[in-house]
Amino acid sequence: MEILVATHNQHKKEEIQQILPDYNITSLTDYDLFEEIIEDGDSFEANAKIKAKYCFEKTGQPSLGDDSGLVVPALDGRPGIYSARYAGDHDFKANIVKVLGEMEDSTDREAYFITVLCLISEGKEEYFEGRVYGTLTYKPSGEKGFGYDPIFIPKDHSITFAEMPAEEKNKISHRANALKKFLDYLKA
Ligand code: ITT
Repeated sequence: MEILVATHNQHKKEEIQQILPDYNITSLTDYDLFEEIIEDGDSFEANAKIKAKYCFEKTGQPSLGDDSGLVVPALDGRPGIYSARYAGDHDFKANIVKVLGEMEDSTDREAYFITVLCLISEGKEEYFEGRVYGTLTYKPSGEKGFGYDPIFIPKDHSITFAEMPAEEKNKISHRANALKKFLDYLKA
């Protein structure tokens, strides 16, 4: 079964494919849909729906929108829904520098990643949420993954997501937790 994921982010697509090996995961890139989707929702749910709805309307395929981000309680929840463009548009380094700068004086380094998935297919609209809790480092470490991975150490671990092999991140990540719920739904 094909599932179209409403993203151009190849890291996301690959992570989802690795977690759902029995499904054929395609992305907007495979459909040559390069129009910018305006993510102007005020929540992860709203943005996930905007992405899924766009894909479903364009292709008629069951479509999954993934909206994710890093939430830092000491920063009143920022970068949150603004994670992708916090300092510069998908400029992972600049975004990290901004978060670490704002956290300079903070000893409360708790944070979590969240993913909200929205599935839209004929007559259906379903949501699945996953989180992973952890702490923020004082400097980036590791080259793997993407986004804020170099500054996030998941709970009960001593290395950042960017230092872990993909398979290890994909066992415990926010995206994995949301996709497990999605899989349970597909199997039910
Ligand atoms: P699409 O909208 O095309 O799916 P995107 O990268 O813009 O791709 P989001 O709107 O969900 O995705 O933005 C999420 C941002 O949050 C992303 O750019 C990263 O900076 C960060 N992020 C999301 N998941 C992450 C992960 O697993 N590890 C590290 N950072 C992540």
